[in-house]
Amino acid sequence: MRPWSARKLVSLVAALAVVVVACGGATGETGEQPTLYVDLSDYRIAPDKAVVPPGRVVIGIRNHASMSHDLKVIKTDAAPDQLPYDQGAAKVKEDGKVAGLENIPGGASRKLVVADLAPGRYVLICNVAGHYLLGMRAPLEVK
Ligand SMILES: [Cu+2]
Repeated sequence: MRPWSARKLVSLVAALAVVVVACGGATGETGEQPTLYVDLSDYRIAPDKAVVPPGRVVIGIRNHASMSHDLKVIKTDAAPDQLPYDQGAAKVKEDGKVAGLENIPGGASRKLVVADLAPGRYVLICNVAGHYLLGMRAPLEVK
């Protein structure tokens, strides 16, 4: 009898395929570790750092809520609660937006890569209608 039956080989290959898929899902597309983690909830944006160095910034976004939220990076010297606002749309006007992801589903994690983040002051917001005024804004400094 051969040490490896075809049947054993098939189940081994299947097991390896599962491991590869699991690893791909856990580390994301690039496998690059985030420089900054941002936690989203109803209705809060919580970065794990107040200051990040300029250059390539990988933001690991985790939406802990059950509803979808956005994460947008706005370059501005305005205070987080003083961004230009469109009352009719119930949204921030997004002047100075440098990066963002919309409609991150509840429970999902996403990676947002900003190729070259310039030094300065930023505000992280969710711009789903109404969410900014409910408190979804947080300052971030790049220096
Ligand atoms: Cu939101």
